[in-house]
Amino acid sequence: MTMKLETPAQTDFSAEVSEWIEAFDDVVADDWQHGAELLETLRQRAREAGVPTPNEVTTPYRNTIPKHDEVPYPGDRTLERRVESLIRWNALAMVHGQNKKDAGIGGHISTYSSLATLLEVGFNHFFRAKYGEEPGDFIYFQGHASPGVYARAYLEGRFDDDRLKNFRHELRDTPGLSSYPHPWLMPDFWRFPTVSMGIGPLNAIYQARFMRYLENRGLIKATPRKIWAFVGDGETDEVDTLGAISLGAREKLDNLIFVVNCNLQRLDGPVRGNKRIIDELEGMFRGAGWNVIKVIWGSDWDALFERDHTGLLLRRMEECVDGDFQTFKAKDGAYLREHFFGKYPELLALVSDMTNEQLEQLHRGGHDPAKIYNAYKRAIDHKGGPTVILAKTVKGYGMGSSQARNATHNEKKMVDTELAAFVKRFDIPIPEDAAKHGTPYRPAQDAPEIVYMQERRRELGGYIPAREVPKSDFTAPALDYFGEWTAGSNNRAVSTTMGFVSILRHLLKDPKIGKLIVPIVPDEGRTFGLESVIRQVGIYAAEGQKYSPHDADMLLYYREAKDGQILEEGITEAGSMASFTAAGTAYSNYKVPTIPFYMYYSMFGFQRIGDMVWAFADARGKGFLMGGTAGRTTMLGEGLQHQDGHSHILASTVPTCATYDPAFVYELAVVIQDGIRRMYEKGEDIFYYITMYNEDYAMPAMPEGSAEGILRGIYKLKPAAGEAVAQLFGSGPILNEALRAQEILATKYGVHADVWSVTSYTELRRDALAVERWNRLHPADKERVPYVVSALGAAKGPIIATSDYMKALPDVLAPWLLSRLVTLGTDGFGRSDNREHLRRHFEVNAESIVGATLSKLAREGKFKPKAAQKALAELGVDVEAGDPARA
Ligand SMILES: Cc1ncc(C[n+]2csc(CCOP(=O)(O)OP(=O)(O)O)c2C)c(N)n1
Ligand SMILES: [Mg+2]
Repeated sequence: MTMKLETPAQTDFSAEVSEWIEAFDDVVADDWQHGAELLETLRQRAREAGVPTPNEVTTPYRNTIPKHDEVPYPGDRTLERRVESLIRWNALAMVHGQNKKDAGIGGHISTYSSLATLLEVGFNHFFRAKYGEEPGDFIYFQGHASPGVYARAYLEGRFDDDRLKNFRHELRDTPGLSSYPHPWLMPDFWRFPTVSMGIGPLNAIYQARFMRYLENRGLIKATPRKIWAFVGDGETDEVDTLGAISLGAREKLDNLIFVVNCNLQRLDGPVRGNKRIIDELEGMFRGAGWNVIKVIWGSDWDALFERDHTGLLLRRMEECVDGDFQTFKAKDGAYLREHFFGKYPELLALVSDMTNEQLEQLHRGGHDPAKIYNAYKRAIDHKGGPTVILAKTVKGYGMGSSQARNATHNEKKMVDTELAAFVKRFDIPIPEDAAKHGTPYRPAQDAPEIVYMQERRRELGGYIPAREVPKSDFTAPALDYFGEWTAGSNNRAVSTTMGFVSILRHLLKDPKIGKLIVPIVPDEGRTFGLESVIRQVGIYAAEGQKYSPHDADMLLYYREAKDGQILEEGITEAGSMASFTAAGTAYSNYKVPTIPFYMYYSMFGFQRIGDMVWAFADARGKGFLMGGTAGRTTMLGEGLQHQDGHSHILASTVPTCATYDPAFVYELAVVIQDGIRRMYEKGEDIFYYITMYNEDYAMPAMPEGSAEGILRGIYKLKPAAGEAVAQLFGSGPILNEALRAQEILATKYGVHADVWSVTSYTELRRDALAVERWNRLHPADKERVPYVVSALGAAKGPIIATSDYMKALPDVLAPWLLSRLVTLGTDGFGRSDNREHLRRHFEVNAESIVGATLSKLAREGKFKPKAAQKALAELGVDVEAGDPARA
């Protein structure tokens, strides 16, 4: 039951309209939802009658929740204000103190100063740390607001002074707090890396969807858990932020709440100086089907609205653009009176009894706990879809002369007088001198405000943020579990992709770990031959399959199911990576060790969504990235934009990413087996990037004793028939070219060479670097030997290393192989053609390997130079062809 509106917004209605309005008011006063239904029915009726109905994408520039619909604030406003002031001070002190001590160390205060109340209402009343034994709400914090989150944890007694004082000084005896949310650096605290703009909101959407997936598949209990994402208004310019919002509505994610901190500013200046960002976002979210709640004005404006019978107040607001609103907050009350209210005599009269100070104090909605509380409450009660709260705030709120200034984002230091003023304004009991130095202040744990905040958190199940990793009793399948794949293909020509799909099917059927496997694919399932998997485990569809698929009578029909296991994401590598992130961190977030396998075009992996992969690593994500149709010459036909010759190089930049380029299915099986063991049984915080190819050839059986070499990066696959004078390295399908070269060298030129399979240049390099470092730091000890050097042992002669990747990949071993190393690779843009032509063009075919071997031997005086030159001609190598690296 809500109150009946007292005054119609406009008074000049005709008698007929007034009657309608009155009838409507009666309905709304009884039940506002009934009012909404009535309106919807009326619209429907109008459409039937051919009457055009207005499309309401944006609503008037005022709060969505009218005052008469608000519930009273349940908290102790005085104590909460006190807590918030203390947090504000400590956040400021932390950043300011560090910069005073260590100029240039940086940090941000103006973001938090705008966000403080939005967070505090959440911390005091909404953010649950637990639902019984189940994990609580997940909060994606605006990365730049981390000082405020730390300052609260400090008041809660979770950090001591030293850690706070060492903010941004992580390499000290007492390591300080990390600049932003980094689970890698603070694994007990942060869960979600958010500071690269756009990644947080995108991941939050897919997190909410993954939570439903786990529920619908019976892997976790359904709880009222919410995913809250705090997003900057400037951050919404990132395509990642808004690019997936339609998924939220489509999947009815009422477990998802976005709070956009509309402080109207970003780093350089206004987000939309000439427009209103709130209107723009309202239209986008509403259009995408979200529940939109605007929190624009604070309670102190309500009285003005009530007294304004002209409608001019709203009109004046709608005349202003964000640039104006920013200026009003950067200037003082007199300015507001003259330039905002002053435009209309009626408005000037409206505020004639208010002082300039009072005008200056008129709050925006995002600084008013009562307005925020009501918005949050509506959001958590909302059913059937996600909610976005557009909260209007002031950047640099309370920061004296830097408030709402364009440069406020980069404000690290306030001048001494401002610090003293801040302490005075917020009543922080520290001496002026301590204030100037940014001294933190924490009342005793029995101070009423601390008791209150602790009590609130106890009530809500504990502290947030916090990250936990439960003890695991996971047992990985042993290698013989993969016997079918280590045995070889019995001369049948298959690809490593096909091999992978059959391994995946086997894993999915496993009674113990099958349910934990999460296959993810961005509309490339057929490319990878996943049809049988689709039939086997189904595609996840929150609402099941409401239609009868046209291929229902076929064995491998397109099966969607509520408990489907495959995440078929459609054409979104970013969305798929977000799903991979949710699944790859579920071992901690949901205490369910799901094992994601994300299969995609390798070209559209690291180079397209590399920043998300970096965040995944930061989040200690686990799982398998499966780069399909890999290799610049193995993936034929598709040409320049598809042919990947560098993803392994990009993958090597991520410290926790183990990368492999297997040639044979048994190598793949060994890597996957060990990967599951290391990540889920041993608990290592690593993940895998494995390339798979679409070239068919017979898969040999796994050679005895090769497992260690496969995992460490190299093993001898096929020794020379005679005494070897050269060594051929090959990876992926190019290994077959090395084998063919071995044959040609022996039969045509009497040159014997060993062939090695290099499964990972990156792993070999990491090992060699670690060994070298140890040697450097222990000059008095016996030198250790890198694995690649000991694996090669006494193998003689030049090393011709060939891969379907850029030469830079094998070159990473140059420091240890020195002048022996000759690399052949696929530098340059791809082309459309068949493999034969592509490999000839890029000089990675067997003939080029033979030529390179003879050429190198000739330079070393071990083969006649003229004979080498002749051989090149015989082999069909065009020695005057343009360099493919520049073609
Ligand atoms: C991908 C990315 N680009 C640029 C930045 C640098 N950056 C940090 S904060 C910021 C402005 C943020 O503005 P907004 O999202 O409005 O947040 P506010 O601080 O105003 O709350 C920028 C550009 C970043 N962190 N991530
Ligand atoms: Mg902003």
